[in-house]
Amino acid sequence: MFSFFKKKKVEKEEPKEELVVKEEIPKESEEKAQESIEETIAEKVEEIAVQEEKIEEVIEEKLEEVQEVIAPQKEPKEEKKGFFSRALEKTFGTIKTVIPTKKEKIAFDDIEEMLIEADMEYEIIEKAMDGLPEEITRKQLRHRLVMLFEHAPEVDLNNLPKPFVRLIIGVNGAGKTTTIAKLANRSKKEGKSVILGAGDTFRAAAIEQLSTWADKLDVPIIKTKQGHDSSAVAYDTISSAIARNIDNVIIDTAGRLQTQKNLNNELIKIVKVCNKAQENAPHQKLMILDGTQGNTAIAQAKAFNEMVGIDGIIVTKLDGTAKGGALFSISNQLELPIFFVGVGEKQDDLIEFSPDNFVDSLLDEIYIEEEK
Ligand SMILES: Nc1nc2c(ncn2[C@@H]2O[C@H](COP(=O)(O)OP(=O)(O)OP(=O)(O)O)[C@@H](O)[C@H]2O)c(=O)[nH]1
Ligand SMILES: [Mg+2]
Repeated sequence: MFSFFKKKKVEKEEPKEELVVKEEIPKESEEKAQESIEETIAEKVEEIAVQEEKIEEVIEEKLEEVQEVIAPQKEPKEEKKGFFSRALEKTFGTIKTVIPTKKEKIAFDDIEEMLIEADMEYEIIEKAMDGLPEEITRKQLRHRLVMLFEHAPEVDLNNLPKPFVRLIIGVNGAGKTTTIAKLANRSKKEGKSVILGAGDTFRAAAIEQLSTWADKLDVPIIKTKQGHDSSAVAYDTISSAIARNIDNVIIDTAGRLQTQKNLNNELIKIVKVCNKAQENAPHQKLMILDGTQGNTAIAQAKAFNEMVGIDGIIVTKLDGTAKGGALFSISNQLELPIFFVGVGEKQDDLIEFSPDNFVDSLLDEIYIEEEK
């Protein structure tokens, strides 16, 4: 105990000695020492600042990396919002040349010009915009544009017959065969069984093309040799679906112009024969329209509609055209629903068409507010 107290006492005396030594330093050298300390501090502060900057850079880099990783997970949400953005990229590009910045209200003339540029028929633009004010809000325009699709009959897709038979019709190269593959792919994803009928017996390559898709999608196909009767293929495909309890039948047909009498008589025959294989088949005669043709496709569709009665439209190649506005005219003029739009050459490049989503995607490009 004693030695402990003794030690303490000695330690306490030490600062006193130090103070004495300090007092002995000449004033000049003290100032120098002070200066060098200050310099060292300044250097250190600078070093720290440089390092802080570097750290910030690294953090920024890392943040960017993390955002890149997170971005794809966010996609479904964005995809839903800009539902048609990808499909209408070119159309939107054209719209932006007329209305380059988003606004809350847009001048009547600008909207009119935008719709003309997007290939909406003038007659329909006039009808849609009749009575709108000089400055148009999103809400006002939305209402008018959505209305253009309202002539199309509602289709009840519940309680579908089994098999549900779709006949695919259209001019040469419209995208019929590719769309059949996309529809078959969709059926499979919905958990429905599907069978394809290679009803385009006009060209050997057409039978091969559909067979290749059937292999790729792993779905059955009924086919015959080139030049054989296409209505027989349609009959066999439906009979096979009935025998095998298959949900969906999709039948391809040769591309034809509305003016080719023989081919058109063949089409009428296919429809009749489908009805013999199964009552009320084909349940949907779907017209495939090439979106790059814009409004010119309407005349074709009208002629086919008179010939066999069309139940709905699929517009293809929207990805490759600035004429997306033609969808308004197509549906309105034909008074038919657009079921799907094609947005590429792959099996997944098919979007279910919704007038609301379509109009909203378009309005998102030109209006600031998301007013509904
Ligand atoms: N970019 C793009 N290309 C498409 C789309 N749909 C079809 N195509 C392409 O258009 C071309 C013609 O498509 P097909 O499916 O063979 O057309 P089709 O109507 O069956 O042609 P025919 O049998 O000759 O009358 C092919 O090169 C397809 O890949 C689409 O939505 N977007
Ligand atoms: Mg084809």
